[in-house]
Amino acid sequence: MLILQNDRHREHAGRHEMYRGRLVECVEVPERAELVLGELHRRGFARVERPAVRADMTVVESVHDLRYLAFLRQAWDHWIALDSANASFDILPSVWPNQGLRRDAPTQNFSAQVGRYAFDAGSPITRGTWDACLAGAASAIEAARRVASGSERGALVVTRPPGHHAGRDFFGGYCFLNNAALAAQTLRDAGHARVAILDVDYHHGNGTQSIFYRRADVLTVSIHGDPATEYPFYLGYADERGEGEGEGFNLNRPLPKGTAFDAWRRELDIALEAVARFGASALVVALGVDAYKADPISGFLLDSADFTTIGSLIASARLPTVFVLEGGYAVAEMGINVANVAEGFSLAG
Ligand code: SP5
Ligand code: ZN
Repeated sequence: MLILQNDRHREHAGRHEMYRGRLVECVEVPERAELVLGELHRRGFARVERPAVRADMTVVESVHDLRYLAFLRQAWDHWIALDSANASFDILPSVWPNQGLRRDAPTQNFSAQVGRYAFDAGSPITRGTWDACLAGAASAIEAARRVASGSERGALVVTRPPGHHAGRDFFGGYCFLNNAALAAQTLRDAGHARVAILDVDYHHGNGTQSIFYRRADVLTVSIHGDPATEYPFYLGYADERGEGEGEGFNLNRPLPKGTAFDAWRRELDIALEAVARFGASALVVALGVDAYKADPISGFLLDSADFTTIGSLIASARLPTVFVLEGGYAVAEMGINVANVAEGFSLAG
């Protein structure tokens, strides 16, 4: 299996997120990707590459909104222009166009822009956020190209920040550019008529769902903590099935907090059946490992060994597959959990 890494991920290092009225240290930290790469190396996954090319902006601009991209690219410069002392602080929103306010209001005020594009106060933008995200996008696109050409059966993109909460024109949940969506769109552009995205992160992939909600060519399936009690709360329910042409092409499998692997695994069977019935010729896996029992912000009870089983069950779909790293905050164990998925997938080959 090919491993692609995002060399510039370290440039995104948020300091604080808003939590229960306080600024607390970010859980989405650079060590996450380093520990995954370290563990893959120890296990003998020798083919680790760094994409030499910059992200193909045609793909990025087909998934994301142009003004949103311009905002992200310029955010730090605008932040510093407000006050050079801002360099010591991350960008977080403090006002949002909710409830009867105009998302399209004709204001260029910086705070107003941040609130327009953010859906939570937990996803700081830092000096290097844009460069890190763009390098992640390049890795996801390159992985999809290698898999689409048939030169690889599977690829794993070790990247951060994650992507599945990011939509066409919004960020949140530590996500800014939707790497899984970029991989899926690349597979579509390379000639795969039907692409499925399977999201196994603990949190519902609201951004991915919203990007493809009206499309019949990309099936989105997510297994996650029930949004009635779990982040992101406002999307991810079982009755969301797609809209217009996309109706029937979104599947949500919410599970209660406290779910262990026997029940989780039954949902994976259901998800993989949906992928097969859809007739996907390629698969993207939004690979969060925060379903792990010791994850500090999540509530499922999966063991490390269960991730090996997940990898082999996904391999049993017999599809060209791109895995994209999403969440997972039990930092010490996440390398093991991601490497277990990779090993389960590779050995089942
Ligand atoms: C990609 C992904 O897994 N995003 C998850 C975003 C969840 N954000 C809200 C979690 C709130 C808890 N954060 C505060 C930690 C204090 N110890
Ligand atoms: Zn998550």
